[in-house]
Amino acid sequence: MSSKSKTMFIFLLQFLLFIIPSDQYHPLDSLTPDEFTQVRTIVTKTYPCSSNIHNLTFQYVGLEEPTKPLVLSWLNNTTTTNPPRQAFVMARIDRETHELIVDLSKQSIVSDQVYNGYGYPPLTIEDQVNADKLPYAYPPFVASMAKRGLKLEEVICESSSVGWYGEETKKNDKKRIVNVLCFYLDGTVNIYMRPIEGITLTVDVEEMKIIGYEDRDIVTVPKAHGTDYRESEMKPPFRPPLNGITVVQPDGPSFTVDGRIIRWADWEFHLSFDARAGLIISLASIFDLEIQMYRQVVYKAHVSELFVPYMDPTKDWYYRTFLDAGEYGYGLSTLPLEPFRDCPANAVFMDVYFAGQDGLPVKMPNGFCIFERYAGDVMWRHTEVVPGKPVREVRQEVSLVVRNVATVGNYDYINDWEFLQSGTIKVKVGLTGTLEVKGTKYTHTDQIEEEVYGTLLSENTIGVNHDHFLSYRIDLDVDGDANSFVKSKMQTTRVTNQRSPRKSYWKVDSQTAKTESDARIKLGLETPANLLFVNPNRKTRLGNPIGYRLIPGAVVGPLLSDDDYSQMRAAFTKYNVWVTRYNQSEKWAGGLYAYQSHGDDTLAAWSDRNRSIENEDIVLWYTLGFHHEPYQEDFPVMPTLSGGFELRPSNFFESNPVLKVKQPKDISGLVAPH
Ligand SMILES: *[C@@H]1O[C@H](CO)[C@@H](O)[C@H](O)[C@H]1NC(C)=O
Ligand SMILES: *[C@@H]1O[C@H](CO)[C@@H](O)[C@H](O)[C@H]1NC(C)=O
Ligand SMILES: *[C@@H]1O[C@H](CO)[C@@H](O)[C@H](O)[C@H]1NC(C)=O
Ligand SMILES: *[C@@H]1O[C@H](CO)[C@@H](O)[C@H](O)[C@H]1NC(C)=O
Ligand SMILES: *[C@@H]1O[C@H](CO)[C@@H](O)[C@H](O)[C@H]1NC(C)=O
Ligand SMILES: [Cu+2]
Repeated sequence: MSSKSKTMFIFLLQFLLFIIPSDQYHPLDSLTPDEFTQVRTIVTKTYPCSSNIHNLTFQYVGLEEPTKPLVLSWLNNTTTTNPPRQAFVMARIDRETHELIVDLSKQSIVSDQVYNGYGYPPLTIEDQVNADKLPYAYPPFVASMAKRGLKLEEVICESSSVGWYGEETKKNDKKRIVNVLCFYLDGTVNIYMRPIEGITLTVDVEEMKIIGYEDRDIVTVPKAHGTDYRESEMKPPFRPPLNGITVVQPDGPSFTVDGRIIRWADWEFHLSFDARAGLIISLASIFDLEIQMYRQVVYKAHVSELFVPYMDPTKDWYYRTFLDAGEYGYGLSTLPLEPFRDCPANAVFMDVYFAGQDGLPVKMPNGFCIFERYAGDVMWRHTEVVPGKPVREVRQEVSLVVRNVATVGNYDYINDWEFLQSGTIKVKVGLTGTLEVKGTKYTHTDQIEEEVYGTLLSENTIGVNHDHFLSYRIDLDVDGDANSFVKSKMQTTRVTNQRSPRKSYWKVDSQTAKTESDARIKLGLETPANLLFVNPNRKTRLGNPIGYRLIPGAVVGPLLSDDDYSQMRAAFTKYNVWVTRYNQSEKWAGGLYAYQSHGDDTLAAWSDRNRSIENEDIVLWYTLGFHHEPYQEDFPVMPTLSGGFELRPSNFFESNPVLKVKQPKDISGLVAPH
């Protein structure tokens, strides 16, 4: 839904692309602008669209990743030639969905399949922008605005995905549609706080025509006053600013950027961008000081899907059950980061690229930032009173953060991948931006007699209850790709030994998951467990299996019933943790064709295959969530609410890996007193 600002960027930037020399790519590098252009040229040669012979739109273009064995052997042997560069394209051609694989070295389409299943590729920005323009020239809508006394030029519209609600349809003979929601500016820029309710306007995006219109009732549009969040528009009193604060690195950052490989402290990883996933971390490995070798931790990790269902089942709201990655593109929702504000003064920025609907490359400047974080935290410490020689050892926690922000309509998701020197990876998401609110006649809770499905946040403004789920696909390869998933369950045990005054203790019962059905976990207090990815073929000096464990964040599970259509489409939220057998094409937890999907190709369906996962190449899926009951503090723009999880070495190293970490170098004039 974030189309306006984005279109501006596209128009500004399409002319500013520079072409990167195309000799040596890392096999996992995102497609370059030049490669996007080549893909377009190759596809339009087969399906000429310029003369309107074919109606061709590029709904998704991204890297068709080389197979894992190819990448690994390339990594292992620098004399091996690069795997072929290929692109995966989801295109709509003459009302059909095509899956194309375009080989850039052969300069040809090497695979072209028409998809006949349920669902559609993600919307393009142009699908949305074009649909958003339609209401202004649609007489019934113009009349509806006049009837409400609203000025048409102050109305702003945004496309909303429609989901699927059990309509009996034949595969693919349904229309690809959006509902267009309209808002009112007139004295604010915070359009989401001024919804125009009571209208349903449905657009067939293939025909680019309004196919349904209903104006049921007039609901008060909330007032503009108090909704603006721009400093320039606010009136005193202001809070006085704090004193200046920043992280100073006079000698520059300690990390290096080599192509898209980042090296920092003992970490090395590859960074890439995808229109659907956004930020992708690949090939993360950590240098083991004791054995002087890099060791694999993560093959690939990224956000796979989101699910944001609103809890208002009424006519205008029931369909708002968004799958943001598969419907809008989590990467496509990336907007430029602002130096000194979105990222600290010591950050380095990276541009990212995606394909527009016409297949041409679009540059999103400053899509990523990378910076070292020092927030005053302690990495480890100890003080000891040894007679005659007091001991005090403290090490500062300095970490490396890779960040991007996805603004999916009203919400901003701040995605942080933080690498710690200790080998821990912290994955964090911060939710901010504005709520999606509903207009109402009520101005005080005392007046409310019916169910309003949310909180009265301001006069005539209901913040509707909703969830945010983010599902991460994490292909951990701990010291190699053959791994097992181990649940170390803590079990209360009665003491039977009469000589112990204790009645109980807990012990760890470790179970290795044999098949996918053993690896579906609803987190909670009932079965406390450490969840580990271990390499059963590698042991520490002392015989413990080498591993990494998942440390989940706050536990949130779905509250919708299993037979609710939106829950079926987002069945991946049913468990917080799933482990599946590696399959390169199983990437998107809500299915490849999430738009209007029927829920037949989700993580739940793959897990039902019940493949064997012991000592195999396996993938961790972790879903975190927020049940968001809005509060007045969320109005008119909400302070960041954060969640996340950690991946932490667990018998991976022989001992504390940061024992020999030295303090960062002194900065002249800022030497610590001794
Ligand atoms: C392309 O779309 C236009 C407008 O929707 C339509 O008039 C035309 O017939 C289409 N052409 C083909 C080849 O499908
Ligand atoms: C890397 O190469 C070495 C020998 O050259 C071989 O033993 C090892 O199995 C290879 N590893 C991979 C992942 O191909
Ligand atoms: C590395 O790859 C080259 C070219 O494919 C091959 O000739 C060579 O034997 C390989 N080396 C190893 C150690 O596998
Ligand atoms: C990989 O996943 C795809 C999509 O779920 C499926 O069609 C295919 O059969 C799977 N391949 C294997 C080897 O399981
Ligand atoms: C999965 O497979 C295992 C081992 O074959 C079996 O014990 C288990 O019942 C299966 N689970 C499901 C849900 O099919
Ligand atoms: Cu929310």
